[in-house]
This record gives sequence, C-alpha cells and structure tokens, in this order.
Amino acid sequence: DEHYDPRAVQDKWQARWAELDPFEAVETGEGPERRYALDMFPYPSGDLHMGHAEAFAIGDVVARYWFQRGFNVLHPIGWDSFGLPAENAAIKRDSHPAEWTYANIETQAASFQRYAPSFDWTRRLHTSDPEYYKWTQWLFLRFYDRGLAYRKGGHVNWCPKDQTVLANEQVVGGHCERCGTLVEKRVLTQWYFKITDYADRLLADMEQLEGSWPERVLLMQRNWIGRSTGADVDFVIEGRDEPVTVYTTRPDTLYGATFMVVAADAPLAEEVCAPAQRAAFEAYREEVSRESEIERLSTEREKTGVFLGRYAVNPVNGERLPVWASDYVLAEYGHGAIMAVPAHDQRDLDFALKFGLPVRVVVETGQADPAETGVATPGDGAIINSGPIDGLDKAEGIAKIIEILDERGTGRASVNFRLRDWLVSRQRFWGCPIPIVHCEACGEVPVPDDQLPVRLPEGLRGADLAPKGTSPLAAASDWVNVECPKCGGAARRDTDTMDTFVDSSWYYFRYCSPGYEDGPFDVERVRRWMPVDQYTGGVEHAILHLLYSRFFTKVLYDMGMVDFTEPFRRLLNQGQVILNGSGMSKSTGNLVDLGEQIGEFGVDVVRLAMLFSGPPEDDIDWADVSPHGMSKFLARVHRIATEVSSAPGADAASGDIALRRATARAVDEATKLVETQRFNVAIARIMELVTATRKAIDSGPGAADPAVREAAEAIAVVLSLFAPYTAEEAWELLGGTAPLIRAGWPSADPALLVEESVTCVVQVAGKVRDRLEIPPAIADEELERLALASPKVQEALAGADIAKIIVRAPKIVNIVPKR
Ligand code: ANZ
Ligand code: ZN
Repeated sequence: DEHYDPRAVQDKWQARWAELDPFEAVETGEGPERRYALDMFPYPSGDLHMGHAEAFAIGDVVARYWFQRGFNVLHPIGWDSFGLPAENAAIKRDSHPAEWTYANIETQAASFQRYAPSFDWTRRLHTSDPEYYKWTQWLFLRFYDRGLAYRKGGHVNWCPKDQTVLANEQVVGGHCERCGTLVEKRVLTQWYFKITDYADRLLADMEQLEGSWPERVLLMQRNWIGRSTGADVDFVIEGRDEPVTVYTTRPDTLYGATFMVVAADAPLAEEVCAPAQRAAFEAYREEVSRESEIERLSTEREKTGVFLGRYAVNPVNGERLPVWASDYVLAEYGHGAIMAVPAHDQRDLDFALKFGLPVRVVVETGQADPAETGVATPGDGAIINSGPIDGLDKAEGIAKIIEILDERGTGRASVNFRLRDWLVSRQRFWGCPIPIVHCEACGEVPVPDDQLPVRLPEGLRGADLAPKGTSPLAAASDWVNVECPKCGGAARRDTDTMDTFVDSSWYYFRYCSPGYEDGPFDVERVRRWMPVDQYTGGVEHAILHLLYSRFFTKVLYDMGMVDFTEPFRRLLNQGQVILNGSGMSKSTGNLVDLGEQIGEFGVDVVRLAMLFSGPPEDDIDWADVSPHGMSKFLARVHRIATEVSSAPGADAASGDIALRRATARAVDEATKLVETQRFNVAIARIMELVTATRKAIDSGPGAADPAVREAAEAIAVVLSLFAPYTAEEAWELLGGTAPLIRAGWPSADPALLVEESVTCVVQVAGKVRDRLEIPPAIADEELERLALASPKVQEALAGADIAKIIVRAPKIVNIVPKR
C-alpha cells in the first residue's frame, strides 16, 4: 500500500525496544569484540534542533551498525549541563539555573528517545550533578598535586557583558566567542591548567590520529599548538646587569638587527626603561592598556611605540641597538622582546619607517630594497653583510649562528609554542566550584578528598546571580567562610567556578562506569571500553574540546589510570544543517523546526532525508532535501515486506539468480560504504535493490520467489541503520523476531559476487584468432590490452606492426596489421 505512514509505527517499536533493552552495553570481561560509539554530548538549550538531528543520526547509524555486526557496543548519552545560558535564564526568570537546565534535559531526553534511540540510557549523566562534579573536583586536585593547576596574576581576557574571564580560546577575533562583545584586558589572579607542559606530546601524538581524524582538524590543532623553532639570543643592556633574551625564528638575520622592541605591557619594559623616558613610557603604556586585542593585532594599523632610553648590544658584532617599547610585541609569547630586523620582517619594517630607524639588508633575495619599497623580504637567499656567515643560505646560516652563539654562551637553539596555559576559573555561579580554601596562615589549601564534593551553595537565585564582576558565590557568606582544613583557623573558599570545558574533558571516561563511587571511573572498565572507536560531533569543537580532552587523557596516563594516550580513535565532524545558505544555529534561530518536521513526516523520514542528502561531512541545505521522496521510498519497502509476508518461505538458493546477485552486490557494497561512512551512497544502493525487487515481483518471478524474500530481508536489515522503525516493522512482516538489531548483519555469498562474464571475439586481419571471457562492463582500453596480450593473437601477428585496432566492448576486437 502506498499509504504507509512511517509515523504510525514509531510508538509501537519504541515501547517494544524499551522492554527488550537491546541497546544496553554488556559488562563482561570476555565475549564479542567491543565498540565505543560516542556522540558529543549536548548542552541543554531548549529542545533538540536540526543540528542535533544531523549529528545524532550519524552517531546512531554507527552504533546500530556495530550492534548489527554482533559487537558489544557502548553508546551512551548525557548532558553538558553547567554553563552561562542557564544562569542568564535564571536571572531573567528569577529562578534557579537548575530549574531551566533539568527541564530542558527532560525535553531533550524525550526527543532523543524517539529520534536516535540506540542509547544505553542506564549510563546517562549530567555534569551539573554533584555525583559528577565531585569527580571533576577530584581531578582538579590531582592536577593541583602534580603542579598542573596553579594560580597566577596577569592580564586576562575579560568579557564586560558576561562579566567573566575568558580563555584565549574563547576569544575570537577580539570578541567574546559566546556573546560577541569586544573583549577587554584585566589584571586578575586566576587558576590555570598547565597544558603547555604537554605541548610537545599533544603535537607528537597526533601521529596516531593521522588518517582517522579529518585533516583540517589535525591542522587546526597543529596551528593552535603552534610549534616554532629558532634561537634565543641574549643581548646585554647597557646599564643593566641582566641581559634581555629574545626569541627569533631567523637567527640568520642577526647582523640585520637594527633595534630591539619590548612588549609595552610586559614587566620587562618597565624594568628596562631609563628614568629620562619614564614619563613618556608610562603615558604610552596607559594608551596600550585601553586598546582592545583586536586593535593590537590589526596589521592595518599604524605602528606605535616609545623609545626606552637604553641600548642593547648585539652579541655577534657589538653594535648598539636602541631599545623601544611597542604593542606589536606580545608580552606572553617567547620572551616578550624581539630583535627587530626591518629588512626582512614586515612588522619591524613598518615600525622602522615610522620612527626613522635604520634598515639593513642581510639576505639577498633578488627583490627590491625594502627601505625604498616599504615591503620586507622574508625569503631565502645568500647571506650578506654578516661576517662569518656571509654566502651561506638560510638553513646553513641558522645552524652556523647557533653554533657561534653556543660557543660564546650568548644564545642557543630554542623551541616555542603558541599554546598558552588554560585559564580555568570563571566568575560565574552555574559551574563546578574550585575545591580550594584560602587561609591567611596556610595559603592555598586543597579541600580534603573526603569532603568532596564542594556543593554549590543553596539559596542563591535570580538577581543574586547577576554579573557583578566578582563571583556570585562570594555573596553566600555561610558557604564562603569555613575552617581551614589544615590549621582549623578562619578561611575562605575559592569563589570561582571552573570553565565548563573542564567538565566535558572527561565525561567519556565516566560513561564507562557511571555510578562508580571510588574514583572518577573504574580503571578496569575504562580499559575494557576505551579508547573511543568513533567520536561524532561538530567541527566547532575542533580545537578547544578536543585539545583539552587529549590533554586530560595524557595526564590520566601519567597518573597510571589509563593505558592509552589518545582518547578518540576516529573522529567524524558532521556538516551543518542550513536553509538556503543561512546557518541554522541557536544564534541565528532555528529556521526549520525539528519537532515540526518529525510531526509532519515521522522520524524515519527526517533521518533518511538527512543521511541521504550527501556525505556526512557536508552541509545540508534543507531546501534541497526531499522528505516526500523518502516517505515514498519507505512505503515501497513496506509494500514489498507486506507482499512477501504472505508467501511461503523456501531455500533462497532456488530463487531467481539475477535478483540474488543484485542482493549480494547491494549488501557487499553497503557494508563497505557504511564502514567508510559514505552513508548516502549506502542508502542509494538499498534504493536500487528496492527497485530491482519491485521489478522481480511485478514482471519477474513474483513475490513468492525465495530470492525476493532474501532481498526483502536484506533491505530491512541494512535499512535499520537509517530508518529503524520502518525496518523493524518490515522485519516483523517478514516473520523476523524483534529486535532486528540482534538479527545479525547479512553477508554476501562470494559466489554471487563473481561477475557474470561474456565472450569477446578477437580478430586479426579479419580472422577469428581468440575468444576471451571478460566482465560485461569492461572498458575499451582494458579490453584492447587483454586482446593484445593474448598469445594466440601475438602468434597471428608474427611481429607485424599494427595499423589499427577497432574495439567494440564487450563483443569484438578487430586488429588490422600493417602490410
Ligand atoms: C627576528 C626576525 C627576522 C623574525 C625575520 C622574523 C623574521 P613565530 O614563527 O610565530 O614563532 N617574535 C618573537 N617573539 C615575539 C613576541 N613576543 N611578539 C611578537 N613577535 C615576536 O614567530 C617568531 C618571530 O616573531 C620571531 O622571529 C620574532 O621576529 C617575532 F626576518 O626575529 B623574528
Ligand atoms: Zn590554615
């Protein structure tokens, strides 16, 4: 019947699956191979939207495929439930963030139950539950024990709207990643995680991910870590005991240095500044502190700076270089000071031209004089004006200079990373409290493990949470004032909460043993389930979340808690769902409503439409998607199952051979396509098989033919990955037992995969000389090659040159020798 309504069977099967529990991961030491399918857990902002639908459909396909293959599958779900939106909602509605959060979680959970139902719900977790954040705090303290969590004062990014600090990673183009407000700099004492200690390993271990993570994600991670190699060079400063060290990637241009620049906001600038220049310097520094990051980093902007009244001595030639302060040198990179080589570095050249400083070419690049063109020449070439390294090229020059500096003890090879330590404290309420107490006598005191979790104080709500620039927790005086765990004296709790990226850096470990009470996870169970076989989620997490998770895993490895160093074996970033070019996200509003689509077409249709629209990595333009077409297709599947259901079962081997071959090919290809995540093509293969089956019923051997049943069963099993409800219904019609997910994956009989062959006649000078058995779809070139390779043809040619070959694949090849 063409009137099949995919919505009609959803509730029935959802209830049956809930009874049968086929998706619960089985905890046994032995048994089948295990697979861990992980989806990036959602933030509970309202109901699920089209973006979720895309990501979770993909994750569900992967998990279902593994279930169907008979693996022991872990496919958990949970919520990343701390965070600012809940707090802002609570302020607006005069309520508690938990109310909004947990109400939204329930809404999303209900939607998930219908939409992507292969989760193991027994492992559900929420990062805002005290049972979860207890272990986030425990991990914080282990980081603290290892010197990986520390407090320091310094310039931090401050969002004036959200009234909280931001990690460097959360500042995009100078603006708050979340709300778009221009970010300011503030001097504050904050908690950091020492991710820089792991920079080398974060980079080196990427080798394990090569080929199984998207290339662009690896590239983004590499750029973010930003390893560069060069040299540290020590410059003596006249009138100062301590030399100033600069980091340079071009020590080969050391003879071209004509001045030095110190970051205006670095303490070094203040230290180096001569008394006569102090007033000018302080005025300049004041100016810089008012600038936004975006202004500072702009290349368009004219350079600014001030002379510090001192000279640095070039260690290789004794030249005196004036020392300047400027904002284009960053306090937090390298040593916060540079040697300026204006001929070969554009920023230095802009500065030199602005302030009338000398420009000296030391590399012959064949380009025009930078002092005249205003264009620096950063390329390679023969070194000149550089004493002992004249005539060398860049690589040789770098090696030689480092050797010279090394000998004199005035410099050394050096490696730098762009990666900064991870700022983890936030001045907001709805997050994981930092388990530290500040005591006047003892200083920072960790909360003892047996006093965890440090729960969020009760009683704060609504306006109490409004941003004030200090943490709202500070207002809960009963909560803040505690006894020092060490000396028993009066002490205060740390009032900051952790960046929610801390919560999400380890949730996938917790899924392995969600109720575990003796630690963040059961080491044995993590050994059983991890690493994650496939992680599915948005490319917006390509840097932060993945980098932090990789960092956590390495720390856990160093703690001896896990025996692997990378948490995610394979990564898939799904594309976005868009509508005619406008991104559909929370910020732009949901233009297509998932609930409405499901209401109109049913879950199977929405899933199928998403998955069929293109490769999973590509964006989906919902305007191009055809739910009606998918609906018709499912009706055809259902109709075939209905027609076959009344036919008696019989040995498939006696069935129609052409359809049997088509089924075997479809299964074989679909398997490979699912393995390589080309789901859209896999669906296309099933559609072709449906068409072939229809033809066999209508104008071939009919619905009672055993090959038709075989095809119908294969269709149901493969389709179950993409349209699980219709597939299960069809399976039942065919006499199968629920749940279909336990029916096993079909395997294609290799004998049926061998292509049929046809006979090709090969003529030489009009005479038949050979007959070749070849596949019917052979290409002309391939057939020509085979014909010429035939010994009988070679014999007939007897060494004669060939005038012409006429190929009519797959029937005939005619070879005309020269006379
Ligand atoms: C002299 C020089 C000559 C440089 C030349 C470049 C070209 P990456 O590759 O990103 O590591 N630099 C060093 N510390 C800096 C800081 N704190 N703020 C701004 N710039 C800084 O860049 C390293 C290069 O950036 C260094 O090499 C230095 O300039 C500059 F023809 O030294 B170079
Ligand atoms: Zn104390």
